Amino acid sequence: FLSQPQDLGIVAVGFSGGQGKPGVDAAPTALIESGLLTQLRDELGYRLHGHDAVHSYADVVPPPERDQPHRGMKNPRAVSAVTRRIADQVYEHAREGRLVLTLGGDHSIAIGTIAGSARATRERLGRDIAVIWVDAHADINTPETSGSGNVHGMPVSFLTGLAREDKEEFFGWLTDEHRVSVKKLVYIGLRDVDVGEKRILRENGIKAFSMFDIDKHGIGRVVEMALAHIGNDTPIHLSFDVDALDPMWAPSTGTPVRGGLTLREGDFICESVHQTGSLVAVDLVEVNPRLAADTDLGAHETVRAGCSISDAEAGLEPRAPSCPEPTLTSNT
Ligand code: B3U
Ligand code: MN
Ligand code: MN
Repeated sequence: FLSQPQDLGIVAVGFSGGQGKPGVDAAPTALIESGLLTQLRDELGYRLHGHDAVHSYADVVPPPERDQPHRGMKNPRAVSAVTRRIADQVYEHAREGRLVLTLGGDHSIAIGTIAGSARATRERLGRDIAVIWVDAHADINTPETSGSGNVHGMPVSFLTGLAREDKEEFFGWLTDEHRVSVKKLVYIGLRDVDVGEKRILRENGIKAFSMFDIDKHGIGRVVEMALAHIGNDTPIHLSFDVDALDPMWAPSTGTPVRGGLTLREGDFICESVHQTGSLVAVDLVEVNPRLAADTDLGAHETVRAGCSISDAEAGLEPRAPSCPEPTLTSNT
């Protein structure tokens, strides 16, 4: 139902308020400076839209002293206002049939990206999106189960409606058209899940492939099972947290967890999802070029890994067709 889009909508988000470590707001510039967008344009032939600005949303972010915690959430007004704006930006691109690539920023921004692509896809195709969440973490805490108060650990609970708020300034702007079903959500790469989150996953029957599953079945089989769970022909939003990768490949991220995906496994996930032809939007988040910058090529390697992931998602690697071309018997 979707032809491979030749138009790519870019949303570059310089925002870090969903967690406490500065620097993740510098990721879009670092990724762009290392040639990510020119590669997508020159080697893959995408027409780019919205690539000329990195957004800081300074006009909607309140000063810190006027953004006291609410239900334990830190910077709740800022994160709510920024994600609301991102939802509109992603919606505008997706409504035009563009593949949307959002460069974060911390993972709280997925509240906006997924809200925007869910709404646009309903409007444009009359379909519900599925979400593939690639991450070391489940990011499904409610404000009440969260130990940290960081909203980047909560986006999935707001997007699925497990967490709700009436007040507009605290994500009350989210409505059913923005939400996704827990049945259309699948995780890959988990290895650091809070006790409260494990309960949420279990009680809601959410499909999750941990590193254990990847060791057991191999990445090929895991991606196959993940796609089977979603169902053929379902529009897919891929949200990729760079901390899903092992710190060996991506050390420059706020909460690295050992025992993660190899770069090839990360690329493979993106290539496979691209190959379905059903990809509508991608997030690449939690690259923090200020962290591990002192180690041997730490930030450089992480930015390179981010570029590799984006290329894979956009279909850079040439691939042999998965089934033989039909032989043409000429009888005319
Ligand atoms: N689950 C913890 C830790 C965490 C979530 N996401 C990241 N870290 N990157 C939390 O704060 O909710
Ligand atoms: Mn995350
Ligand atoms: Mn994570």
